[in-house]
Amino acid sequence: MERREQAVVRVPSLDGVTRERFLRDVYPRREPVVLKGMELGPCTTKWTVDYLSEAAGSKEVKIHVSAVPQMDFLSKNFVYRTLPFDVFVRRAAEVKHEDYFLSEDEKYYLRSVGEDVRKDVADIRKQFPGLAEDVQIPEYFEKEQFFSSVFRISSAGLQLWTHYDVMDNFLIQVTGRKRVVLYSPRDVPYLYLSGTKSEVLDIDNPDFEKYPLFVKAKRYQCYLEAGDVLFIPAMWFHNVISEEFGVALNVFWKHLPAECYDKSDTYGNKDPTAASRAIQILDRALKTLEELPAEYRDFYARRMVLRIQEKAYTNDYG
Ligand SMILES: O=C(O)CCC(=O)C(=O)O
Repeated sequence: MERREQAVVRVPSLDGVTRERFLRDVYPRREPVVLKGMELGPCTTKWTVDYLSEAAGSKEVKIHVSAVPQMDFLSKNFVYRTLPFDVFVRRAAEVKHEDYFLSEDEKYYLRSVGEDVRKDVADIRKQFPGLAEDVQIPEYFEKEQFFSSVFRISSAGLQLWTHYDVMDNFLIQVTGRKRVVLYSPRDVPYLYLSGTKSEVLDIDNPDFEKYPLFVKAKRYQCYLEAGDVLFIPAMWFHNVISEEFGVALNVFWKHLPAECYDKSDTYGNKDPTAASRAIQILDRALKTLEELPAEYRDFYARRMVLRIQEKAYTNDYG
């Protein structure tokens, strides 16, 4: 039988990259890079389960709870629950639980949010001021570009679905080991998107009958160790497995002028307003094509695709 495998690329690692070198040599390439040996402050040694529980106390957090390791956003095989932060951290760090919601080996995931999710962005300095003091965020962008800093705490084995965000991102792995698989924005035709997420959940054993084009997506892969920082440029898809219980903080910042982003976006994943408007106009154009019989609709749809390719694709997108 024909062997079907994606091309695999190792995400490069760079040691001790200064702000100046990052901005000159790394950032303009718009490709993921693992930055090693960054000065992150005392968090990498201090943030044990006991310390985190003590420092953040019983502040309530909303978490994902899943009976299986692979969370499925389509079938919603996980539930949202609220726990005091200290209880959550202890449960996320253990494998079998005495107290649980779904099953004794359920898994936990925190993606921190602002005070009011509809209005406020996640900012560790506001929601977890005691812990924020322990982290030195690499300031490789201007202060005004800062968007959010998001706490991500995960049980061992939990897998977060493939998705993209619209901001540039430093994923700071404070403790624990993690595998990250990334796909380039140019591979979007092969990723079977539903909104900002890929419908291909099992990226290691994909169903090629259901997702035949997925084999064409080039798989960029890296392992993050405690203290590593992964630069994820905006629109790069990423899929994350926490191989161990781990604590991460990710920082989103604006790459485009501030007015390009959707003001109601508190997660950093709403498409820029011009993109949303263009998609709405396209939907109207598709509705208009329905006025034609199938043969004509097909012909004019193909012509429209050609026009989009000719006018809007950049040269190096292949
Ligand atoms: O590390 C994680 O748990 C997920 C990271 C992520 O999705 C992000 O930084 O946007």
